Amino acid sequence: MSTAAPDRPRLWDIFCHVIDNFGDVGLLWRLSAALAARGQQVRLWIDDASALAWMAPGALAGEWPGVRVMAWTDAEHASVCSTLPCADVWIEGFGCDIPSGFVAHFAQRWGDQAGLAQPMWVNLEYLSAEAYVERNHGLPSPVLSGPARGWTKYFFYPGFTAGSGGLIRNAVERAADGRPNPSLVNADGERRISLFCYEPEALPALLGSLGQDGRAARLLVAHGRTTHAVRRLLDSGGFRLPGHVQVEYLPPLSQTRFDALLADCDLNMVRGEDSLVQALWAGKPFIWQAYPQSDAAHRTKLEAFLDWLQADAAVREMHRAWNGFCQPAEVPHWNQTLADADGRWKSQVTDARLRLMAQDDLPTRLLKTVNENR
Ligand code: TRH
Repeated sequence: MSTAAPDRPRLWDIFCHVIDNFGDVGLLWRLSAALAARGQQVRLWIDDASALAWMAPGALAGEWPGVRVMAWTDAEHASVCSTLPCADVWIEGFGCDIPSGFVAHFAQRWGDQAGLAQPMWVNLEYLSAEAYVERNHGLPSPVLSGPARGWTKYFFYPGFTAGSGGLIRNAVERAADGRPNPSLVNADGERRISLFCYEPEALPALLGSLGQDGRAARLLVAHGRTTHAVRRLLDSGGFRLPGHVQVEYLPPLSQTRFDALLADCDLNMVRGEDSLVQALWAGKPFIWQAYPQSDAAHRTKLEAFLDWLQADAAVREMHRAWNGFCQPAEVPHWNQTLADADGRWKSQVTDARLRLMAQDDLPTRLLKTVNENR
């Protein structure tokens, strides 16, 4: 862990092209806020900022110190770019192409001003525990064409190991934003289970298992696709939720409240990438649904993650079923594993969390990379 001196304040341009879901904006917002918390100035260029209204209240109104949310389309306009200072770092999120007008404008300014350092250009990739992450992390790639021809981009791969780009740390104690979460005012002994997923085929099996051990359970269902999936199931008439299980549909939560929710639940169902990381920081047993890819590449991704987690056979089987790679009926002790989640399952997660806590987080590694190259 580094005990470095305060970071030199720098100006960052971070580019976010929203594909679907909340992961692109979620991760790049989290990075922007983390850098700002370390004294950096960030311009977050985004083509669809609508989710920030609930994810980061105040961000769109410019009330978040250190982060300015910018319209992607403005990056194309020289009239806008010419009013802006040159940044020290460019981050393209998940290989999105930085608008060509922006590159052309700033390449010209750097060409015109002798002695002005080029920005460090970083391509921030998706998170994975697969071996290619360590192989490719930090590799330079020359820009071969266009106005920035001759510049260099660097690949930055988030990951779970010391040889990767790391993870953005969410100290759980830092997560609560001061307000109690009303969803968490529950009767004593009630098991709280958060549900954030796509449309897993195993959803009926999972919901059907809850409360089987006789304990009361409260299922806290995330808005959007998760809520639609649960409503569709419960409204279908062909499924009955076990007694003892209450369902609560959540509104969109700010990211800090979402993180706090995971920390406060006894079991978390998470999806994509960013909520997986938050589930690890929360240190509670969880089941992860990987973002489904048409060529089933997410199966390799899932297995690599389970290897890194050092998950036992029961946890692996639950994950395979939740991701559609086997049927819940094929999973031995499905109900028992869920009921006992607080035991061995939880200790696997807390061990993994400790391994992560011993490493530098992603902003520290990113700042270090920038310091070394610029
Ligand atoms: O929304 P996701 O499924 O995002 C996915 C993946 O990131 C995937 O890799 C990407 O290719 C695809 O989007 C386009 O799941 P993820 O990654 O967990 O992101 C969810 C974000 O939303 C996370 O930052 C937490 C945040 N969130 C809130 O802030 N409040 C909420 O109420 C909810 C439900 C989520």
